[in-house]
Formats: sequence, structure tokens, C-alpha cells
Amino acid sequence: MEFSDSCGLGYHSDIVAHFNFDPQIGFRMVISGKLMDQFLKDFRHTVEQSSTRLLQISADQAAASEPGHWSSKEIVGHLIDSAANNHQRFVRAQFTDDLVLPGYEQDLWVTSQKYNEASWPELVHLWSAYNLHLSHVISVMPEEVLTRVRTEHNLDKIAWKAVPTTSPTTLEYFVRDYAGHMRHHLTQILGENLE
Ligand code: NI
Repeated sequence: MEFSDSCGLGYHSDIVAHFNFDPQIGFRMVISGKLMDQFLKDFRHTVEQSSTRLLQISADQAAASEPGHWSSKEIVGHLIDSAANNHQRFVRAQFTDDLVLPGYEQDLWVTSQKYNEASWPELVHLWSAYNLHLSHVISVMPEEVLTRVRTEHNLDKIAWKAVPTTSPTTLEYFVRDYAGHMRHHLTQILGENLE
């Protein structure tokens, strides 16, 4: 089964063709602490506001899906998998000079965990708590680690908005890409008026 909205290893070759790689962030790698503070504030706000709105959706509604598409439970499950995998990546990337990080078979992760049979409020709480922890993890990353130039990386394969292997990148780009992916999937459930 194909999910056009899933993202990551092997599923998004279309994005490589028209990625919107931001040279200000991804290539020049210039940031200020203030910009990162605003990013984290917005990130936490999105998680907290979305969590409240997700909990207003009934369990039955959250389990419903169109053929070939994930249900809301499966989308939140996919976002839990994304948080868990990126937690590992964000920590490990601090001890290396490259940004070559493990992928994961995201469709298999969703189907094997049978997210539709899990408790909807528990999924939302886990997703929310995990992301609030990630905001902490990101907030204590040294600026040198966030902005370190990574010439060797596999963000052509594991990033939501792919970076060609010929372009250097940073952990900051990858962190922002993670947040962009999360917002992308939240809008599938909550619509475009995401906070
Ligand atoms: Ni995805």
C-alpha cells in the first residue's frame, strides 16, 4: 500500500526533484540564539495547542480512514515513531562530525504497531510528552553543535525536505526539518489553521 503523505527513507524521491532547500539555514548555517529561541517557543506552542485539539477528536473518528490513507491514530503513531527515531538521531549527532543517521521503515513501523487498536488519548499524550522532551533536548544543544558544518550526511534520504549529498548541511537544518514534517502531518488532521 502506498501512502503519498508518508515521509522519509525511500518514500520521497519526488521531494528531491523540487525540494525547497533554504540556503540561509541549510547552507550558510548562520543562526542566532534568538532565532532558535523563537523556533522552540513556536514548536512548543504547536505541540500544546495541537494536543488540546487532537483530544477533542473522538476515538472512533480518530480510527476512521479513507482507503490508502492513514487514520488520525496512524498519523499520530507515525509522529511518535518520528519523535522516537529523531530523538536518537538528535542525541547521536552531537558526538559526530558527519550527519549520517539511521533510517527506519516508516510504513512497516505503523502497520506493525497496529496504532488503530491503541488508546487515542494515550497516543496523543505520548506524542505530546515526547515532543516537549525533544524541545528540551534541542534547547540545550550547544550552538557550535547546531551550526557545525556537516559535509558528509544522508539527508538526501532521511530528511523530509531532502538535501543533496553535494551540499553541506547542519543539525539545525535537520531539527527544523523535523518540525516541518510534524506540522505537515498535523495539518492533515487539524487543517491548515495550525498554531
Ligand atoms: Ni511522514
